[in-house]
Amino acid sequence: MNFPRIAKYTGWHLITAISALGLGGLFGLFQVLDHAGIDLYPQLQSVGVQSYYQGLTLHGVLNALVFTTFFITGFLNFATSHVLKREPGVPLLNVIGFVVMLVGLLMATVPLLMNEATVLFTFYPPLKAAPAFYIGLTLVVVGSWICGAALIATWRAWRKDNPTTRTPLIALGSLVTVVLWQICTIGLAVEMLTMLIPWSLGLVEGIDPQLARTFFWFTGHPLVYFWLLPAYVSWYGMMPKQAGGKLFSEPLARFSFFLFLVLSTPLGFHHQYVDPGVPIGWKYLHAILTYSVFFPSLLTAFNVAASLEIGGRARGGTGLLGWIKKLPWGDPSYAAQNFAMILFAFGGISGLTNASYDMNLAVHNTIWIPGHFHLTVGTASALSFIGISYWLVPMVTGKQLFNRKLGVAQAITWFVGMLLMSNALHLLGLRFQLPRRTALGASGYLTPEMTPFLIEEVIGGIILVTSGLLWLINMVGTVASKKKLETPLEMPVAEPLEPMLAPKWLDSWRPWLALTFALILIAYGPQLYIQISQAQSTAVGFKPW
Ligand code: HAS
Ligand code: CU
Repeated sequence: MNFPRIAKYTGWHLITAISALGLGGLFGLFQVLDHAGIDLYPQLQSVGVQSYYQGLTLHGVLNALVFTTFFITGFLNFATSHVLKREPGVPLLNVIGFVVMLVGLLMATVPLLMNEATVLFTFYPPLKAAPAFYIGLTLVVVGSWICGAALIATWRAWRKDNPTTRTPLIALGSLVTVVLWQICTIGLAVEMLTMLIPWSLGLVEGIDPQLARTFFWFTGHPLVYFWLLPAYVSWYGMMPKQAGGKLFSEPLARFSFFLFLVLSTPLGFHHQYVDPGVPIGWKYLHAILTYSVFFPSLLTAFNVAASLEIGGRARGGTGLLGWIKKLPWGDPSYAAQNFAMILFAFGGISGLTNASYDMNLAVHNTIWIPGHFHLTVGTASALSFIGISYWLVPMVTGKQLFNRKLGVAQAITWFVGMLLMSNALHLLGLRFQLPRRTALGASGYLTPEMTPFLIEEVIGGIILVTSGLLWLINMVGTVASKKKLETPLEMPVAEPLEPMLAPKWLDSWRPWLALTFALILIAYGPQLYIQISQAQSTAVGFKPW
């Protein structure tokens, strides 16, 4: 079924997201080259990029914040409309949401390009950026709230017409993602409005870095599930269909999504294990909660693997592992997402290492952490979104995918490149304590024992950038192509293995929302109270690069 209005809106989001990843990914190349001792930044100054750190900020902001947020808001609204079989409930919200996000993006981009916002993607004070950067990012978040409200409006309009039907899983997963986002971004909003923006405007002289970090990670940790859950929407709701199978357990999938709603926010202190201003007991509580949020991902691993196995067997696969060969590896959308899953299993393992207080002390602030997040946001999310784009862009444009084989080659090269690069990053961090966020080559950090790992990193990085280019060629080729789709595409929607009705409590919001707020209050309330009442806004701003 065709819904032209939501297709148009999604197209706007996709164009912005694809451009952001295209440009942001390119800076990754300069980073790995610096790690190999090849410093291209003196040359890059002629095109306006002043330092490694400006390049790193562009890389982090464009990839991790802009690409993801634009893709996710577009994709989830599209998926919800299609699974509920209706156009947006209040179309004006979709339009305003996108425009506010775009205005914010443009506002933030100007200081980024002028080296007035070289503060990395976590923008920790006392690093200080121009006000337009903070205001722009705030607008991106406000726009994403409006896009979230648009999605909720579509669901409410459907609910009015279908008061007793269970919300389809794809819509439920999308709703959980946007509701989680509306709740958790309160931390960032407070940090921006009461601290960073007045400070950068010169209305107040100093800032309290500890309190700012606490507000930041209130949003910063759940942000990673805002990136992950749209991939889960596809892994649960779409991939079993693409594999020719059925979803093994639909109620379990719903349960996982609701567990993410409850458990994603109250554990941000696992990013602050080394912060002196957070007492140890609170770090301990957040560590335990971090182990809890591991659980819904484990449920996902078993549920999704079982669903894919059903597909592989339906396609004639036999034996213990023979079904894996029969999966549709020649379909670029499927292959990319299956590769993303496999690497995410390793990302989960390094996440567990980070979460352990003692082991975190060995890896925190080392290049191990970029190793971890390139497997998670850089693969589980990004490669899944790329996989989704292989059917979503044709569906939105009404054009055939430019080249399927190129898509498969892209998925394989991303997998191989990321495997090499992230393996090297993990080992360099663990063995040599190599710091992260550092122009390693230019600052003289590198020693001969590191060479084999650095070579592995650079080879991986170059393969990865090549893979990104292959994807860009396919996207631009599809949009520019004249080959219209012969038959209209349908969004893949997986059916449950057993069409049993999920219990009512897996489609009711009140108990889950109550639990969510209660847990946030317990895990953050007392610390926020103490940190706010003891705040010392004395740090002046720095602009080192
Ligand atoms: Fe993390 C730091 C702990 C998941 C992203 N993380 C980061 C940072 C980022 C990030 C960006 O506790 C750095 C932030 C910064 O700049 O400082 N992380 C975890 C834990 C998990 C986890 C416990 N992280 C993610 C996800 C991310 C992400 C998801 C983005 C999308 N992380 C940490 C900690 C830190 C941290 C500490 C702070 C470190 C420090 O010191 O600074 C867990 O949620 C992971 C659970 C994952 C699993 C894997 C499930 C596997 C699945 C696939 C199965 C495969 C199949 C294949 C089915 C349990 C679902 C089948 C195969 C066939 C062939 C059929
Ligand atoms: Cu985290």
